[in-house]
Amino acid sequence: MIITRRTLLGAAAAIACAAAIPAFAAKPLTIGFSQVGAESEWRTANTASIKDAAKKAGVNLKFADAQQQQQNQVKAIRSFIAQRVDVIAFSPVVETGWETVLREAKNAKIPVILTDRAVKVSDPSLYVSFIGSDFVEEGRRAGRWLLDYAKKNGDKPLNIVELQGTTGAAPAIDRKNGFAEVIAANPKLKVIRSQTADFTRAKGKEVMEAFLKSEGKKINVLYAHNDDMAIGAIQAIEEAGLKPGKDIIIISIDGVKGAFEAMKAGKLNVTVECNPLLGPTLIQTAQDVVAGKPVPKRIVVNEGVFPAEVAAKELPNRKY
Ligand code: GZL
Repeated sequence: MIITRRTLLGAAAAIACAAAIPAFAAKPLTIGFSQVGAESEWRTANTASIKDAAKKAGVNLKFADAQQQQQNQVKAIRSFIAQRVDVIAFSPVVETGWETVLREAKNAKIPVILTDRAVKVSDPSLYVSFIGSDFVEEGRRAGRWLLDYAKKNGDKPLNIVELQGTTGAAPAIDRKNGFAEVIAANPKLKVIRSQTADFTRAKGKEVMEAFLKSEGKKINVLYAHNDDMAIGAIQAIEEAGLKPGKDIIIISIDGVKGAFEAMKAGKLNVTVECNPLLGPTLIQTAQDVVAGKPVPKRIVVNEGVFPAEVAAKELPNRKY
């Protein structure tokens, strides 16, 4: 092979160019995350899990707290689109009203991942994956515990009051339906009052006070869609001179530390776990999406049921 002057010059130029290009470090992934708010112990643990997982993975996380207002989430998603983030993720405060803004994200070619709660949209391609619990099953588990309790306690009629989560939120709709579906098997179990307390302790106390005022000693059972409302209701029950966990049986959902402490104190009878530690799965899914790997449309987290009998032993193992 004859090496001409021209060839040498060409090779020298190529080497010079290559040396001049700095080795670009891979640009860190940027995720825009819109969180529901900070309304409960569950939410606090969920936020911590997402921030911790992003930090560990070197992800640039843009985090927005919507204070439980849908318009704030829509605003945050629009701002993430304008900032051209790599992935948008959010926990939708309610199920409906997302078509327009999710279409804007799709038109901007920014993938969207749902965490925790689901959306109702006509076009499922508006999001790539939904990572979260099966809330209907959580409601069924609460109902099955009560069926079993009724059987073991003389199968007498039980009047139930229900503290619902945020109106229109997937966990509130699904936990109500799952519970009702299961307790229908025992006609002696009757929901006599059901009202939203927005997943917060303060509203849980307020609505339980109203239930106690109108129904008084007729109430045998409280079913709360989350532990925070149950803990608020426990205060109302005690202030009414009744014994929570004994005069009124209390069933709730989430499995936060506060619930285990209430069970240990004999004030709560069972909590159905709803795992908030979604951070690592979210980050991994976002990385896979950006890398062009296929991701499951639905990722369900595993969860258990914790009756008061196991609370003291289980409490030290709780991660949230
Ligand atoms: C459930 C989550 C709910 C929790 C509440 O996945 O959306 O919202 O049960 C929280 O504690 O407020």
